[in-house]
Amino acid sequence: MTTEALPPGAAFSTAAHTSAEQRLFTQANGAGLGDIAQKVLRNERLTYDDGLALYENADLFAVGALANHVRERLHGDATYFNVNQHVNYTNLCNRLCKFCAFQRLPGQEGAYLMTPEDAAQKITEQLDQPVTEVHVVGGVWPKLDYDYYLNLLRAIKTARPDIHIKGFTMVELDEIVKQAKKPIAEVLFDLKEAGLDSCPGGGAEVFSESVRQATYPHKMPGTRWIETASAVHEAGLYSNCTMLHGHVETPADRVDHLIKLRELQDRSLAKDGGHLQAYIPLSFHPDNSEMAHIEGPTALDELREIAVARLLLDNIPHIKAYWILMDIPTAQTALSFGANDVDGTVVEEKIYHEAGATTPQEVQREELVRWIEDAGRVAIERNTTYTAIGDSKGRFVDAEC
Ligand code: V47
Repeated sequence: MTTEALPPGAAFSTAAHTSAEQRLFTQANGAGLGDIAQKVLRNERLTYDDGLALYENADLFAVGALANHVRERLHGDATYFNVNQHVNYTNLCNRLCKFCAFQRLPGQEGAYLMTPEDAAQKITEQLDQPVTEVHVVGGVWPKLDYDYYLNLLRAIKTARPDIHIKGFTMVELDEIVKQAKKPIAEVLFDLKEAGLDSCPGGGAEVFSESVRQATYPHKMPGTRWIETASAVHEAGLYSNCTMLHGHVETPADRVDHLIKLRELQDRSLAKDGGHLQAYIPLSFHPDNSEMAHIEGPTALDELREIAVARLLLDNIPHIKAYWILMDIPTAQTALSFGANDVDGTVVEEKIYHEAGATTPQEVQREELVRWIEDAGRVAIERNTTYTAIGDSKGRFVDAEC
């Protein structure tokens, strides 16, 4: 699929363009992306067909150059990271997603459930580190009652009162609402009172119903993920969003998913200023899952996901190259393909390491800074809601990212 081709020697036709823009246009036009390049340079919204063309175009470097232009227009060289830790409170899960290597049923080897006190202990162990965020997610386990989730949040906040809790995917929230037996707005009010500060982007997988039926039929449909995210935003909470790519989904499924996220953010922008902060493409890791026969995406596929997302998601400020799953050299390269964030120091990642990730389970702040600087970018430490809290030397700055 290509969009309308412009003649090979065509020049970018607006009065205000620089020679760098002209060169970018020439590169993109040579790759058959002249029409899309015109829109990118004029800051116009891309269409569904443009999205398909970007997925199907042979010249990944032309696609990446366009995305890098948008990245630099929005953020210059700035690349954000945070100092965070993960707490996966349980791997018990009854959704049985075929792609997942983390889930367990009771009695299976490695099955575990943390008490709120166990989770608080994980926080206490890191008190000597400058951690600003804890990413709290787990399996969906209906035997956990409403109080469990409230007590989990309270215990974490008691252990470290100034920590930001980014917790519970839309899938977990849906289960918590069932346990609470009350409307989601009331549940979100309670969770905020107990310490919830924002929500991560997981659990969206791919919104296509046929992909869901084939790979995670027991998990909520995409329509409910979107409704739940809207309720989260209406409650004043920020969240992230994701797409699990590189398994049975098609390019059309991916474009559809990205456009649904863009529409969700359009609605949030109209109501409350836009509560989707960052998009994270999640590359499928096949090991130890029921889909282990599928190879998963290559580094080049991962770079294209970053680039297409940067170009289509014109209303979501940040695109994250999650180093844990991309590996470090690919995440560094992604910083020139549209990404402007690498996530954080992490500490004790389980979901991707159960599925074959070979990256470390944590890094030191200084290493993250060095990776970013080696990639030619400027490292800026942020808090979860993208206020800059330090530059690469750890000096305090305080500005909206
Ligand atoms: O919800 C599970 C996915 C998600 C596999 O919001 C898998 O800042 C690939 O959402 N291969 C959890 N993907 C991770 C996640 C996340 C990570 C980092 C930052 C943020 C954020 C969110 O991982 C799950 C599921 O969609 N997943 N198993 C697998 N084998």
